[in-house]
Amino acid sequence: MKITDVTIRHLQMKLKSPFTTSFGTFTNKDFLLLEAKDEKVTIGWGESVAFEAPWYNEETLQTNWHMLEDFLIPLILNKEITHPDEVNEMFAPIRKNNMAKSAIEGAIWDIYAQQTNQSLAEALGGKKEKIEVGISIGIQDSIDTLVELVDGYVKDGFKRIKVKIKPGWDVEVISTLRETFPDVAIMADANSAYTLEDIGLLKQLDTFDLMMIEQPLASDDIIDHATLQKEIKTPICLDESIHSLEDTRKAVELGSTKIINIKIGRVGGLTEAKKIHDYCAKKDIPVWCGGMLESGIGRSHNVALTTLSNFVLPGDTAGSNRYWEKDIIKPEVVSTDGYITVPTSAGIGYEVDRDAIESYTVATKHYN
Ligand code: OSB
Ligand code: MG
Repeated sequence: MKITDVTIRHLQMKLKSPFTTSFGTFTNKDFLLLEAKDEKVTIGWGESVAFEAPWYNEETLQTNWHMLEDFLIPLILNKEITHPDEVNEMFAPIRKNNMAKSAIEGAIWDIYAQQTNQSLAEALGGKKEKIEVGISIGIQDSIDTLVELVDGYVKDGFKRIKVKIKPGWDVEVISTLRETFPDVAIMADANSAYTLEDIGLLKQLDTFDLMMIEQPLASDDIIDHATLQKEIKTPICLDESIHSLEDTRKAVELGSTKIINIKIGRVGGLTEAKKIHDYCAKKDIPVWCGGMLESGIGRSHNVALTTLSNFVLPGDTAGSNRYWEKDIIKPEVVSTDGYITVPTSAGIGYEVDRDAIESYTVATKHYN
């Protein structure tokens, strides 16, 4: 294939309810949506998961736009691409900026899947017909509100409950949840809110039988996490610290992590995500697919990736209606009893709702 046209759109979608992590609150989701067209006029879609501000990592919507416009799109436009794995190599001269790379690589995977008449899941080598999903719940105003929310999600059938924690919203919260829901799979995500000075507090969490604790320490650390893992029983799962297969190898060799949260955007695309998955499978490290409050486009890529065999733990890919009044794909992603049925039609497997996209678009630019 040859990509002849790319359109970047900035979309703004209002979240149904605000989402609070240890680094801030989201009420709106602003993100870039990429539409790529090849010489046979097959259209592929990709989503950048970079947020408006550099809280989660150093990338932003605007830095992604700059990287795409000035570096990444010129590297692939009108070049012969026989397999999307080649894009990873074509982008190798550009350091990091993984979310920008992933947005366009995802669109190319979508085109490739359509042209080879496979679902994106099949094109990646995934076999599952349905995937298990959990839910990620932000920091709330009170523990009572959280308990009520968890109760609802448990009744909805979600396969595990993830709660965000931060200093002051941790031991009491987790202890109450464990008491109220003795048999539910619970995990905590700190988004880097602690340091090794908090080892005593983190050890207290060991008594609540958590599935794992996600990224307790600094977002760029793999050394202190190894020290912490020696001190606590709860498995550590790295999120922010992992940007590549190499990062994964080093963290696993150091003993910094027992589980990996794979986010396609954070690692620079589906090809790298698959490499990390394959490495972890060999090392008996279970993986799961993280979420970045994606629209239906990014969500469909997450669903496809999760069909790979070592995605053995429920991910954060809940249905569209957990986030949006109206998503930008038809049908929307639906989770029933904690499962999402994987679409089987060619490409991402969902139809794109152009009217919905139009209604959320605040800026557009074409490249050819
Ligand atoms: O750390 O996994 C995270 C949302 C925004 C930024 C970082 C994270 C999250 C989530 C929500 O946990 C996952 C989702 O529901 O998409
Ligand atoms: Mg996380």
